[in-house]
Amino acid sequence: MSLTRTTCPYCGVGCGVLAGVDGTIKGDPDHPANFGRLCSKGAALGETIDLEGRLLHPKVNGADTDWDTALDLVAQKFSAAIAEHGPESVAFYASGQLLTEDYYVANKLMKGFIGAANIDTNSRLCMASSVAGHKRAFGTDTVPGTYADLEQADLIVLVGSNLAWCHPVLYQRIAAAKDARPDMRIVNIDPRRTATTDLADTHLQIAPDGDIALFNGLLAHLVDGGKLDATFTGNHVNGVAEAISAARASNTADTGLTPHELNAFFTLWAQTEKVVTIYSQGVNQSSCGTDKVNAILNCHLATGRIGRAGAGPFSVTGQPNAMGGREVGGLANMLANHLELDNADHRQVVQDFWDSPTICTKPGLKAVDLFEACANGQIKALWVISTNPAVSLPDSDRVAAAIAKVQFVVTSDIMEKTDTNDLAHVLLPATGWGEKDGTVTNSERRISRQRAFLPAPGSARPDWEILSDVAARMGFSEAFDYQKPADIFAEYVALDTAASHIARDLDLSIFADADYAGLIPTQWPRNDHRFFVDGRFYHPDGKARMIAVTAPILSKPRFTLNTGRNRDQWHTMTRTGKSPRLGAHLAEPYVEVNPVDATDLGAAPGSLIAVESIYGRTLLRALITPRVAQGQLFAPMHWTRQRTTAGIVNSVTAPLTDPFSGQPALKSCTVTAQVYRAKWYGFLACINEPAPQTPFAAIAPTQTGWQVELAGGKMPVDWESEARQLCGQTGGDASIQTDPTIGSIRIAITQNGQITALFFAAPTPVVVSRTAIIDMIGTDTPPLTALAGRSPSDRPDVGATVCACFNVGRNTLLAAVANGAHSVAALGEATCAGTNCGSCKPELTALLAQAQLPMAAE
Ligand SMILES: Nc1nc2c(c(=O)[nH]1)N[C@H]1C(S)=C(S)[C@@H](COP(=O)(O)OP(=O)(O)OC[C@H]3O[C@@H](n4cnc5c(=O)[nH]c(N)nc54)[C@H](O)[C@@H]3O)O[C@H]1N2
Ligand SMILES: Nc1nc2c(c(=O)[nH]1)N[C@H]1C(S)=C(S)[C@@H](COP(=O)(O)OP(=O)(O)OC[C@H]3O[C@@H](n4cnc5c(=O)[nH]c(N)nc54)[C@H](O)[C@@H]3O)O[C@H]1N2
Ligand code: SF4
Ligand SMILES: [Mo]
Repeated sequence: MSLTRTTCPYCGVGCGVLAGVDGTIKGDPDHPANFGRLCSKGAALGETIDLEGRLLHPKVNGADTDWDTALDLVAQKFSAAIAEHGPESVAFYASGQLLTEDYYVANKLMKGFIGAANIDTNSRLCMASSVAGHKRAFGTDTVPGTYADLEQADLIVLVGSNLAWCHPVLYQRIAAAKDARPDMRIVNIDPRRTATTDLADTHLQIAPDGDIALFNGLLAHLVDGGKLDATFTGNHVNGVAEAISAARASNTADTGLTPHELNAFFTLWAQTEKVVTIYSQGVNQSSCGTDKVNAILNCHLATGRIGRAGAGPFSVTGQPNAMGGREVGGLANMLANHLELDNADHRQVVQDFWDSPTICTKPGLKAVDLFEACANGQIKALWVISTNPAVSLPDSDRVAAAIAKVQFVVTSDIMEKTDTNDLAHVLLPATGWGEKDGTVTNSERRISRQRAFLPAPGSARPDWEILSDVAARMGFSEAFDYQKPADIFAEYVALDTAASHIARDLDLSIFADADYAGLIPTQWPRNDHRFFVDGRFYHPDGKARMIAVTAPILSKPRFTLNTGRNRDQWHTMTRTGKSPRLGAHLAEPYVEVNPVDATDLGAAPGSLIAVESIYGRTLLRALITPRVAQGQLFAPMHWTRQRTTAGIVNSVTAPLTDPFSGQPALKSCTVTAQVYRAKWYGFLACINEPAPQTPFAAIAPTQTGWQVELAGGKMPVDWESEARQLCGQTGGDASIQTDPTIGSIRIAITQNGQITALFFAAPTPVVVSRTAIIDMIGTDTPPLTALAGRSPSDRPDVGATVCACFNVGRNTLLAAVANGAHSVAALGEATCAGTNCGSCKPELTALLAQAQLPMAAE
């Protein structure tokens, strides 16, 4: 079977994928991002391309309709709002998951034809502080690093980045480089221990937002130790003295690190020429995110360690096309092609090129403000494209209410049921990954093609086409007369040529005669180009700037909530949530709690914790672990109203933003925590999709149907009808077992001799083997055997999933350890775990350490 060469639609590593219509997925050995590797999410792409849950036809007010009706309505409502209330009364909220071509068209329509800049994107929650920091330092939003630098570095500093889970293939490349060169040093700076920490030689468990104090301390140390590169700074950098004196005013005690830790880190950094600092959301998603970025950039500029092989700052992008979005100017304060919205000459070039009737003259609303403008009635028509703000923005219950208040809301999505779609008047079905064509740019500025290998399902259309169709109906048919993505890409490159007299980092000339169909992954401005190697930056005087930054005064609330990602889920789970394999890794919303805090709160394993702020409340399962420090909690961002009744972390997070970038501080929110004392706890596995209404519920698909974790606020009068209601089955036989001494209840429902539901409830968290119970659904296991809650003796309980690729559970691994597999490689040989994508290797290492401890003590 022929395989199509395309690019993974998840993270910003941008791995090349070979994909087939039958769901075959392989890493592309020729793609320079991954050279054939894939992580668990990439490897499971084949499981997420089925049509289950897809939005297949346009819908108006919940009813299917045809494209003409839907598009006419969208165009008419937007035009009417603009005519009556002006261009600033409408807004687009887009996404770093759009292809460059989609993004370019959305930006062009809003900024050049509607004439306002009210287009912002989820990149505001993601990369905005890096963009602002780069611009302050370099004069442009330039990411100078390349992946090869990571392999050439002698020291890699990971700041606020859980690379092992979030950029797994980069993590694997670094792990391989360290294997080959064990002298390579890795420092991980993160308030909690993560899977990434396992690769690091040193973990600096920094106080939340202690990063500026740390890098200011480093800068002072570098200067005092004679490491300032006076020739480089003298010729190429402004603001040096001011930045140094601001750095000296910082107190390194604010980092929460010991003098010994600080000194060791400072010395290592000072001594190592080839140092790459990778940073991600622990830096960006902060009320001082832009200053954090500049504190890091200052150290690289001061030492001239930038633009050289194996040396430089490296902001890794989150989404597959976060970088492409920045190139086409997707944010409310940018224009297009790295041109400046507040520069009249730049605006003129773009307007002339677009031949547009108008052009925005001032920045539009940034994400958090944009939804505030929805709440206060300024926005009359809103179009949300390829993102799910009703759950991914901070204070998301308020955001959802704000969206619900807008008179006319359109969404373009590939899925029908999302938290944001639930609030929209018009749903437009977009073609998804595998069905559409275009380009994406990864973290190292490499533009790769996404290619279709599947037909468009139902009447779904590509995003660029939907946007162009609406533009045409709004009266702009000539400017949006694209026939195919290649036309748009050519225009994007041509705009770059038209603006070539304006000094910028972006240079697309290498793509001028590109064969779009056969385009091979190519970096701009040229493959292996080194930005800044010549000391040329993009401020008007050609120099870079060090920025004087001041560490914030840190408050010390009893609890701070940190949020982020899981290994096997992607954001709001609309795609990864379909894969039982991926769902098995961590199947319910949880919160990491330090053991001392757990004792303090009276929380035991399995307890539910109510985490609350002035914005809202969420209920999460306690995961008691020393990975988080005392006073800190960590919860993943993934669960939505589709999958949980109460486990939404953004119900709690604060809409506080960085003053320069407008990026929200999603990593540190002042909260309270207490144990939620449920009347009963339950676990249900069943065939039909359940719709539980209990105070706590989390549903996930399984290989045999669905599973639900439950907790109830009051005792049901009749357990059988509670169980039947939960699993949506009125028919069939129910076998019931009760244990009055502990108040537990077990119910099996069978139909035609097959188990269709198994329900377990008790006054304390239910201890049963989830994997064994799930495996019995759909089988003819006798109900009484099934109700034992563990595997029949001929089928061992594999335990919670560790390796998602081969479905290897914890118990299988422990058995292998007992049988003599004492290394990750040996575990791989015995069970296959970790031998495909390798994403679980950090967990295998941790499991080996745990499993071997008792033996060592014997
Ligand atoms: N599996 C998976 N991978 C993904 C995604 C996904 O949803 N799932 N999403 C993609 C996207 S869009 C993005 S943006 C990236 C995000 O990638 P990352 O930024 O690596 O991931 P996060 O888990 O959001 O946060 C990283 C770390 O920042 C730490 N942190 C919190 N506060 C601070 C602080 O004050 N200082 C420091 N130094 N660290 C702090 C957190 O403890 C956390 O471990 O991942 C991408 N990759
Ligand atoms: N608490 C907390 N909140 C966070 C974060 C955090 O760390 N903590 N991280 C933030 C960050 S960095 C990010 S990037 C955001 C991500 O948050 P979102 O962007 O809101 O999350 P996604 O689930 O990726 O939403 C993408 C949507 O686009 C749809 N989609 C997929 N492909 C296509 C397509 O081709 N076309 C169209 N039209 N639709 C498509 C999907 O079905 C889904 O509904 O979350 C932010 N929110
Ligand atoms: S690291 Fe994983 S999620 Fe990221 S692009 Fe590669 S395969 Fe996709
Ligand atoms: Mo992101």
